[in-house]
Amino acid sequence: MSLTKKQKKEIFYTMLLSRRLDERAWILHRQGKIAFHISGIGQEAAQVGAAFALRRGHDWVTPYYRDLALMVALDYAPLDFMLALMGKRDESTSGARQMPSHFSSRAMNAVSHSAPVATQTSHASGIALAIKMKKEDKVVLTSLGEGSTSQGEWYEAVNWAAIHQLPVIFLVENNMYAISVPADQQMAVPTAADKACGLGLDGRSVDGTDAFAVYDVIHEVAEKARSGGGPSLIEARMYRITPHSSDDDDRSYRSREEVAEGKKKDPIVVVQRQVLEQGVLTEAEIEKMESKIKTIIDQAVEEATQAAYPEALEAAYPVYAEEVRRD
Ligand SMILES: Cc1ncc(C[n+]2csc(CCOP(=O)(O)OP(=O)(O)O)c2C)c(N)n1
Ligand SMILES: [Mg+2]
Repeated sequence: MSLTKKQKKEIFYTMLLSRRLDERAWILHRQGKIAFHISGIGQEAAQVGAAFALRRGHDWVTPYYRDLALMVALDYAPLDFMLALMGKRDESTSGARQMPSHFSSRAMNAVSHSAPVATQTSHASGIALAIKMKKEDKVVLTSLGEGSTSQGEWYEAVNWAAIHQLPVIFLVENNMYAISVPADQQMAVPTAADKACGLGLDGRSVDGTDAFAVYDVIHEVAEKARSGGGPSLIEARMYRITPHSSDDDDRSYRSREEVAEGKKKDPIVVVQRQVLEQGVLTEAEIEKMESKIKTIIDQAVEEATQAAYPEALEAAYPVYAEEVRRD
């Protein structure tokens, strides 16, 4: 199913909103206003392309910490992100007890991941098994970095999904690094998709800076999974433009020339060029989007700054209870 102009516009808008939110998080960190940020800059095209290929709110996602753009595509609000970054009480995922960027939402069928990388992939296979047993027409999309495909837990999750033909998509966001370790030190095969043949599932590699290409492939494998065709492993290739996190200095392990080269494939630039060339948006419309986004983010920062912190006692409250006593 090909994308309409309206959908392409929405995809670009979502990518841009996520990028500007992410950039603001870096600024807030450098201003000493938040403690930590882990960035999705450079990965927006893959995430938004994938999210748009799902039936959002119907299908399930078990994302990872770089998936801000994926979550924004599922309707994660700028204010919620800012509340989470600032550790404010009304932060939507856990009342500020989970780290920021450990996204979750009941309404979005998004399940929070744990700190050990790749654990969300076995959660995904478990959810997919439940879907199969209940004969529902849902799929699960789980995402992880290429470094995380070295984890035993990931092999178990993929193996299980392949054996039982579960409706799950493993989206590997290959940004070429696991903190300081380059991808060729994580795997002896050229792409993470090559790992699929040893596990018995469909494996493909796609340009992760091209949101529309990612949409096409995820849409195809999602429909296949929905109709009983089993799991798929999709590698989206991109470059991690920022350091690993706000606490990392990447100058110690990669050259500035390499980063400058990587930035040439910035997905915002790639998709902006596409939407302009295809007549989906004009320069003036993009400028209007930018100013709308700036207003939204300024308001979210202001509101989150004014919002209350949790009481110390609230650390002992249950995280996922429907109602908590605040007295
Ligand atoms: C089991 C485990 N080992 C190590 C870590 C520390 N750690 C956090 S993120 C990360 C890098 C993961 O790299 P990758 O999977 O490529 O994802 P990326 O951060 O590049 O998106 C590591 C090693 C961890 N969280 N869990
Ligand atoms: Mg990586």
